[in-house]
Amino acid sequence: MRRDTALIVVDVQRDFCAGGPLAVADGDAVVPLINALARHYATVVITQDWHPADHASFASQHPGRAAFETIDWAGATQILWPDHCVMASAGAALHPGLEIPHAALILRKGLNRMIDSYSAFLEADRTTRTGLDGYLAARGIAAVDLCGLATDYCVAWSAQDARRFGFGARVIEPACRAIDRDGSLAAAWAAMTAAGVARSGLV
Ligand code: VGL
Ligand code: ZN
Repeated sequence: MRRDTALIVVDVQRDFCAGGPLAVADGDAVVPLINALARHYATVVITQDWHPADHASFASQHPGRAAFETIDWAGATQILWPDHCVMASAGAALHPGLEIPHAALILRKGLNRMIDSYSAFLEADRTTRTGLDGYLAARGIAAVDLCGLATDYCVAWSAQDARRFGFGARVIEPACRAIDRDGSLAAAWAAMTAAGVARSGLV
């Protein structure tokens, strides 16, 4: 049982799995791997992407724009996504196959319509904190292992921010799947490696 390392299970939600509006290829495949992995960690945090129906990252909020186009948003490039993970909707629910009864914290992110939040630690304005760093520190956690969806967005941003807050960070690659559009997966790995994020097989 790992006690000083927490497992962060990122966004394993219906909308990112088969049939969902932002389905990640083979996304469902991570579920049994994560269920098995989670048994080795005393501290498990599950994250849930959780947006208001009019979230400004949704292409539907930008007349004339299509999903996966990019816009300039508050000085940063923002991808416009299909509507996904609308708070309390069926699609925002955790994958029904996820079995982690001992997960103590379910952390929701992306609630503010004007800020996207890929990371479990810091929203995309790079200023607003979710409080996860304090939660982990208070429990004596020194490092995090990450798994879930999607490798190149919410997993990658969470892993880099874990480093920013002084935690060790390791991405369990077989228990992740990526969106991987326009080279996003390679770019994410380059950024993660530069930030000191380790890349691991199943542990
Ligand atoms: C995610 C795009 C938009 C993710 C969330 O979980 O990786 N990607 N919202
Ligand atoms: Zn989202």
